Amino acid sequence: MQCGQRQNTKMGPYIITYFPVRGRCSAMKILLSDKDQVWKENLVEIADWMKGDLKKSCVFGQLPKFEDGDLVLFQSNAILRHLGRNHDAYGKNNREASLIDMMADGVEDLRTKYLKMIYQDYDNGKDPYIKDLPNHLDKFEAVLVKNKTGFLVGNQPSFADYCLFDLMLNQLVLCPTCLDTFPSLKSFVEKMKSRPKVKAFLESDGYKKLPINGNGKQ
Ligand code: GTB
Repeated sequence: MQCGQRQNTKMGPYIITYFPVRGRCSAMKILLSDKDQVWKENLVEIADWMKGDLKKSCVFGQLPKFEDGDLVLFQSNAILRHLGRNHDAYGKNNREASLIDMMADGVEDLRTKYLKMIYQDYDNGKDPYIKDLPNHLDKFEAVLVKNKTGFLVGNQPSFADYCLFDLMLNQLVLCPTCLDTFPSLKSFVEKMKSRPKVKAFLESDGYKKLPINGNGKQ
C-alpha cells in the first residue's frame, strides 16, 4: 500500500513493516503525513508472523521494522527519532532536542502502562487505569501550560508531540472525558487534529480501517 505524499525524492522510499494495527506505528505515520512524506506499508498477518522467519530476521525479534533505503531500523522510538532528525521535528538546537527526548520518554512511560493494561489486564485493570490517568495527564498539561506555544517544546511540533497526540487519541477512545479537566492538553489535541495533513491522514482508510490494538481491546 502506498500512503501519503513524498516531496524529498533524494531519500530512499520508506517501508513500514508491522501488524495490521495502529499500535506502535501510528505516531510515525502521523508525523510522516504531516511532513508530506510517502511510505509503503507491509502488513504482516499474525499467522505469517507465527511461521517465525520474519521474527528471526528482526534485531529484537519484534516489529515495527522501518526501512529508509538501505538503513533498517527497529524500535518505534528510534524510528521516531530518526524521522524527527530528518524532517525538522527534533527542536532547533541540542537544548530543545534534550527536552524533546525527555518528553518522548515520558510519553513512552504512559504508553507502556497503557499497553500493559490493554494486553495483560484489560478486564480488571481498565477502571483503575482510568482512575489513575489524571495523575499522568497533569504532567503533560503542566508542560504545555509552561511552554505556552501549544507544543511540548519550542514553537513547532516535534516527534514527541506526535507521540503524545497519538497516545491521547487512544486515551480518548478508552475514556472520552479524560481531557475535560486538562484544557491545554485538550486544545493541543484539537490543534494537532486540525493540521490539514494530519486531518487527512486520520480520515484515510489506511488509518481508520486498522484497530488500535492487536487484541481488539481499546
Ligand atoms: N520496544 C519495541 C518498539 O517500540 O518497537 C516494542 C515492539 C513490540 O512490542 N512489538 C510487538 C511484536 O512484535 C508488536 S506491538 N510482537 C510480536 C512478538 O514479540 O513476537 C503490539 C502488538 C501485539 C499484537 C498484535 N497483533 O496480534 O496483531 C499487534 C501488535
